[in-house]
Amino acid sequence: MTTRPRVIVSVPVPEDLRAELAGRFDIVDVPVGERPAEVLSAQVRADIQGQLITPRTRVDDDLMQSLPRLRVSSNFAVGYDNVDLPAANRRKVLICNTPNVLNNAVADVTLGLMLCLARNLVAGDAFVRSGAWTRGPFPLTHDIRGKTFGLLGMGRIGRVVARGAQAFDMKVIYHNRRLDEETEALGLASYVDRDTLFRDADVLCVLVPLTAETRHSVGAREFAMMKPTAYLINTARGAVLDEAALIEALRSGKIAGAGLDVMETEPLPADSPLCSLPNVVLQAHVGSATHETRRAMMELAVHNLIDALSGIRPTAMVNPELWG
Ligand code: 8YV
Repeated sequence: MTTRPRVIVSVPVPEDLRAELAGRFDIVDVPVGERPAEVLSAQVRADIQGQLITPRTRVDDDLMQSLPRLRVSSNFAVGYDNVDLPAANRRKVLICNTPNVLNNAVADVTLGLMLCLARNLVAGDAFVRSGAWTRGPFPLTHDIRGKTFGLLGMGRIGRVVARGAQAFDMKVIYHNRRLDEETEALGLASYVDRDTLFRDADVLCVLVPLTAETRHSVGAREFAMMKPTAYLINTARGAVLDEAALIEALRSGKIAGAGLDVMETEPLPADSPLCSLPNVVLQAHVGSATHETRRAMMELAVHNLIDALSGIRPTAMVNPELWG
């Protein structure tokens, strides 16, 4: 039985941060996608008190059952739809994540997708590279200034996106489970009911977390309400959209286009229908994928784990009611 707590690490960690972990814990590397019960002995698993993982590791009851002394699971992500939170709460497993440090990076990709769609920038690049420009001008596109930007879900990232949309002289509206006090106080956006959001938005941005309630919550009914000139952007989680209904809406012209940084299946296979639609801009779940932001996220995820196992209140907890 080791004297130092053992922690599972399932994500590449920069050397300096890994040294911080190694200075306190015995590290057990479990590659993402592998289950501890399949790759670790019962003796090793009996000593595991923490883990550092990405959203690709399912933190479900089986996993927690296989790690009987697990006390902290630190997500290298702000989203925690990979976690069975009721099971974690039953088992008193503290869940930590990395909010705030990625707000700007995700908002930048969100607004970047808006510009790509409205000004058709991706097709424009291909137009020039193909030599088509020698045969005539690129087709006119559309202004975004004066248009309506709609946010489904308003939180830390949404407020940064709203500020950005205002900088583009857009009218910003939002729908959320409840009024967002900071948004209202700062005058960043106006609250509207959900149907009004889908009817009025020229750019509809999905920023709700993936939960049992939000899974496939944006589907045929919502797309039918949207303007045929409207764009949909998703930088939250792919499964919030009914992807089959989205593909149909894009093919039939119910909406003008979509910018997707997240999909139901990731990585997206090349034979996905999304890859052959001309009115879709696709990104590889890169919202937070900058050197600076991922470093800040990793620092937060590592320090959440160290602090929690050292009896120090972690910076970011999903179920803080378990602390203490
Ligand atoms: C992840 C994300 O951090 O933070 C989230 O919820 O979806 C991404 O930024 C990334 O996939 C690395 O885990």
